Amino acid sequence: MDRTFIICKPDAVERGLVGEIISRFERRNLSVVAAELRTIDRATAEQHYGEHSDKPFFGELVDFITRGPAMLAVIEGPEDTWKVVRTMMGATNPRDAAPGTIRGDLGILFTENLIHGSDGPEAAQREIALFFPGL
Ligand code: IDP
Ligand code: MG
Repeated sequence: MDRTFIICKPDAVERGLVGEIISRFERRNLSVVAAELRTIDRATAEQHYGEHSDKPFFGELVDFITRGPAMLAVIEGPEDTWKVVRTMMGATNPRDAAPGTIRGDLGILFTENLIHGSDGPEAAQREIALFFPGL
């Protein structure tokens, strides 16, 4: 089996959309193999989003992702789980995200786009190790 990492971001928790998001993965026949409601600390957020550290939105992104509890989860499927999850998430900017996707059905703001998903197998491995070191 193949695993990837997701974050239902603080906007999803605040809006009560965690169940909706997780149930989409469950209906797709993917499994939740670990999950924790956690307020991400600043150092971990900066490490997680390190590739964006020189972008103009980095400060806003770290403020947002650390502002309250997020639902962190490891999702398992048969193969290419990261890719299936990314397809279900939709485009980064919810305004461009297709209907039927999480961001396209539930989001409208750019930074507050409800969900993070690893963007490849190496990222999945790195992010699972960062957020669930015991797994
Ligand atoms: P992804 O989440 O679809 O992989 P990334 O490009 O990795 O998108 O960006 C990480 C996160 O940073 C996005 O999910 C979004 O919350 C935020 N973000 C990305 N680009 C912008 C932008 O141009 N303005 C504001 N926020 C952005
Ligand atoms: Mg990304």
